[in-house]
Amino acid sequence: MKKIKSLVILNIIIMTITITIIITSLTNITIQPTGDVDQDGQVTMIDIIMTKRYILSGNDFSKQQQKLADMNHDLAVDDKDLQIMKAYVLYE
Ligand SMILES: [Ca+2]
Ligand SMILES: [Ca+2]
Repeated sequence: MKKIKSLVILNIIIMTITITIIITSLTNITIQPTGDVDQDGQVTMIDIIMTKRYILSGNDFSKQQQKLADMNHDLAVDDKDLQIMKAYVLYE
């Protein structure tokens, strides 16, 4: 019985740590959301327009902005990222 009790307690501790890690990483995403290329803290139409311009004309994006615009993390900024960004803004 004692063994089962300590196993349950150990499981609760592990779950608490896991939940804390998940909440911490979610908070980090909220601070710097992917798609926020003008880095104002939220993904808006302005970010979409800036990304569209970048795709069409190769407008100057910093490495950080390229990373933020790469919504599907395939290491390229293209129409697919724009689609994801549009969906994100529409359903946010
Ligand atoms: Ca923004
Ligand atoms: Ca991409």
